[in-house]
Amino acid sequence: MEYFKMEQSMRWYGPNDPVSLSDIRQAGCSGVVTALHHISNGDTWTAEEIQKRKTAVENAGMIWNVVESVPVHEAIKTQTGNYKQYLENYKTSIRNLAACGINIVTYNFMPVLDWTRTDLAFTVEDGSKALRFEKAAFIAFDLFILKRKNARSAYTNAEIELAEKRFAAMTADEKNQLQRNIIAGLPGSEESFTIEEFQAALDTYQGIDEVKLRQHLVEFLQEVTPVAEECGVKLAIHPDDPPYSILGLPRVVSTAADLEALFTSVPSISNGLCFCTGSFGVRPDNNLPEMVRQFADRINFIHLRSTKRNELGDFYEDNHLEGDVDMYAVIKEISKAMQRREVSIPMRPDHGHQMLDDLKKKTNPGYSAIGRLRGLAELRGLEMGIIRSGNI
Ligand code: DNO
Repeated sequence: MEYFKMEQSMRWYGPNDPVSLSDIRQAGCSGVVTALHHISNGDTWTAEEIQKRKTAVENAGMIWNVVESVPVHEAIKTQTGNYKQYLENYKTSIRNLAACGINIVTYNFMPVLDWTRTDLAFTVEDGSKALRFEKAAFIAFDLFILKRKNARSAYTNAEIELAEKRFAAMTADEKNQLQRNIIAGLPGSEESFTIEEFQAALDTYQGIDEVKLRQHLVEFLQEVTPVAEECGVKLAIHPDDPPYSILGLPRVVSTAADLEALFTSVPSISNGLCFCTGSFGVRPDNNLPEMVRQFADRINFIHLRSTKRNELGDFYEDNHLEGDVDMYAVIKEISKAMQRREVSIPMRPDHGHQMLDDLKKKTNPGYSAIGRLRGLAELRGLEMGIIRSGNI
C-alpha cells in the first residue's frame, strides 16, 4: 500500500544563502521553500521574478512548493496609510504566484517583530549551538535598553529583579549583541531597526489591542482569501513566536482558541495554517497532537522543531526529537490526517543546531546545513517508523 508522506523540504534564502540548492537536494529534499527577499515588503511580486526563482529551483532538480513568506506590510496590520494599495499588491502577488504554479503561501501577522530570540549561539551540552529565548535578558532589553514606557507593569517584581541582575552582569558588547539579536532582524524577518526606529514602530500600535488586531487579520483574510480561492492558492498563517504578547504588542495566533476564532470568522478553504511545533510548543497549555487533530483540514504546511522550556519562561531549541514537543505523537496525527485527506503536506525541519563543520562557517542563525540535515533525517525516520508499524 502506498502511503502519503510529508513532502521533505528545506528553506532556501535565495542565491546568497550559504546553503546551496545542491546541498538541499543532497539532504533528500524534493521541495524548496523560498521567497523573493530582494523585493521590498509591500511591493508586488512580478511573474517574471517568480519564474526566475522557480527555474533556479527546478534546474537543481526540485520544486518550489511553498512560499515563505509573502510578508504582510505593517500598514495592513495597523490599517493605516497606504494599506489598501498594499492589499491590492498582495492579491496581485498571489495571482502571479498561482499563474506560475506555486500555490502554498506562508505569512504571519505578528506586529513589528517576526520571530524573536535573545541568544543566537547558546552552547548546548553536546557542544553544538542553538537559539535561545532568555526571559531575564529580554526583560533587561525592554527595561534598560529600550526603556519602554510602562513596561514594568508587564512583569513581576521577581522577574524585574532577575533582569536587573542579568543586565548588571552584561558587558557593553553583550548588551549590543542582545539589542542586535532582538531588533536587527533574524533571517527571513524582512525588517531591521535602530532603537529609535524600533520605538517608533511600537508606537504605531498604540490603540491596537488584541481585539483590534484580530479584526484587522480577519479583514485582511476577507480581502485576500477570495482571490486565493479563485486561483487555487492555499494560505498558511505562521503562529506567533514566542506564542504570547511581547513588548506590549498584541499577538493573536498563539493558541487553539486563536485558530478556532480565525477559521470561524473566515471559513474559506484557502484560509489555512502553517503548523509550527516549535512556536506553539513553547506554551505548556498548547496540546500539539490535539491541535493537529482539531485543525487537520487547515494544515497546508508544517514546521517541525522542538523547544525545551524551564520554569522561568526561558526556552532553547532542542534536538528535533527531544525537548517538550512529543514529536512521535505529532507526526502520528499528521500521518493520519494526510491519509484521510489523501495529500502529502510539505514539511521542513525548522531550524537546526550549528554543529560539526558549520561551527567554523558563517551560517544564517537556525538555518545551517548540517543541523537541519540531522533534524530532517531523524524526522523522516520517525515518520517511516510510524507508517511501517501500521500505527496510523
Ligand atoms: C523563523 C520562521 C519565521 C517564519 C515567518 C512566516 O525561522 O519560522 O520567520 O518564516 O514567521 O511568515
